Amino acid sequence: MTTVEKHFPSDFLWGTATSAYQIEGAVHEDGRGESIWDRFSHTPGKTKFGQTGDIACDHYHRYPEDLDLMRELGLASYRFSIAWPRIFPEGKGKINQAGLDFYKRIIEGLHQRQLTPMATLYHWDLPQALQDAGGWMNRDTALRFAEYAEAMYRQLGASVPFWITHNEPWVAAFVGHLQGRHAPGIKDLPSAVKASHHLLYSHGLATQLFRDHKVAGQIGITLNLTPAYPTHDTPEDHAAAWRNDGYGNRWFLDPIFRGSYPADIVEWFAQHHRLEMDYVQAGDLAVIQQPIDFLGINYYFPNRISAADESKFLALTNSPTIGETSFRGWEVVPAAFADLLKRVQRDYGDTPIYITENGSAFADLKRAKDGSVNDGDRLSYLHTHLEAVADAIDAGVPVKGYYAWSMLDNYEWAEGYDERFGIIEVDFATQKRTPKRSARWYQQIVANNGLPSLPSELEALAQRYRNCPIGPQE
Ligand code: JJW
Repeated sequence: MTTVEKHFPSDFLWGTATSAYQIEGAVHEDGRGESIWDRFSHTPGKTKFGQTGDIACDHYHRYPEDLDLMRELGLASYRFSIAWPRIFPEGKGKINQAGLDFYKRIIEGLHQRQLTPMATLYHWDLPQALQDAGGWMNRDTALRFAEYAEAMYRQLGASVPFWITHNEPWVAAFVGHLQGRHAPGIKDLPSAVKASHHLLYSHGLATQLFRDHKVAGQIGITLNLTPAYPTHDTPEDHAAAWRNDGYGNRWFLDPIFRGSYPADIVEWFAQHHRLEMDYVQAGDLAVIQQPIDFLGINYYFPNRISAADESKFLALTNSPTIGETSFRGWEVVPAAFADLLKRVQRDYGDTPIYITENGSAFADLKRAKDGSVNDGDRLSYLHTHLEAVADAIDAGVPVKGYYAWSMLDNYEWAEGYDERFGIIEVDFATQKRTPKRSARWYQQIVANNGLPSLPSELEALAQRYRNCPIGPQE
């Protein structure tokens, strides 16, 4: 008998998450068009070892096995994304039926296995044809997105209860158009800010259409939220942390929940970067502020911010750390996750929250006798972050579900296949799937609808995770 230490609400939704380009492969099959990630990943020097999503996990062909694995783990839901260029190879026009049929098979397969689908409409794979017309820097792309969303509601609305318009628009806008580390690989602040506005505007348009058509399910947006803590307890570091929060978090939360861009960041962009948002038209913010049924939150790590580093803000990929770190140097701080969830409710209200991604990459060197990956670090990350979710729920935050990122080891964008986020191992030479120890642990959590006590040999590591402070250091 396992002792369960923390229970979750009885209707809590447990799942895993993936995205199309990271797992599907089959990039030339059934009429799929080119996406900006095909173009970017095939451009020399853009991704680690020049790796691409051409084959990835071959999920396009192996999906029955993958859905069976989810069933075996006892999961209740699956978050996947629809590849826009499979539906509209040129971004608009006539539906490519063969591409649509793939998602119909996925959804049908989920229902057969009693799994609830959660579909993301845009997980970064813009049709290249639309990029050629300016991509997200062109307002017209928002209108094309709305048409694509409307087509998906019409085709799939009856069988998909949860819809997400965008995944991590901060990453799409700023990593894609300012840092240039993601497709389309542009490095220009005004372009990034413009892209962020059109992404948000397209979210609003797609949400309006969802209401207009009285689609049966729920719709929301997924933001990557990165809490920002001052390094030192000085007014300068507090101000810098607040600005970092404005750039990463409030830039999206404020328009969605309050109908305005944060004035301090508008001013900061304008003063320091000669930016004029003259493309924001009357009525745009009202469109963006459509009520949503839920907010999706992706949480991985916090930022530690000092005023001295402020010139590096815009390029920031990793901030200094105090505690344990994962594969890419991201600090493991479950207390920051609980703090974030409470803050979102405090500042933005009682909209239901789904954790649409949370997880960690580790080197996965240790193996058990049966050959499965003995990932005590990932297991402890998942466990202590679920403790944080339970803590937030106890404090009254309406968290309704949790999706581990990721179901499978997959193509981690510019980082390629080295960075393994899966709870299921993928051997990319053979495409063999093997649940890691963390997957078996997650299976137990789901079966219990609660957290059993950790294996004693992981207590010390988990305790270091739990003890990592969030406040400023002296
Ligand atoms: C950098 C934060 C903002 C992917 C980052 C924040 C800087 C002011 C993993 N999520 O592969 C990277 N991932 O496709 C989507 N999520 O900088 C899915 N978020 O401060 C996964 C977040 C991320 C990041 C990376």
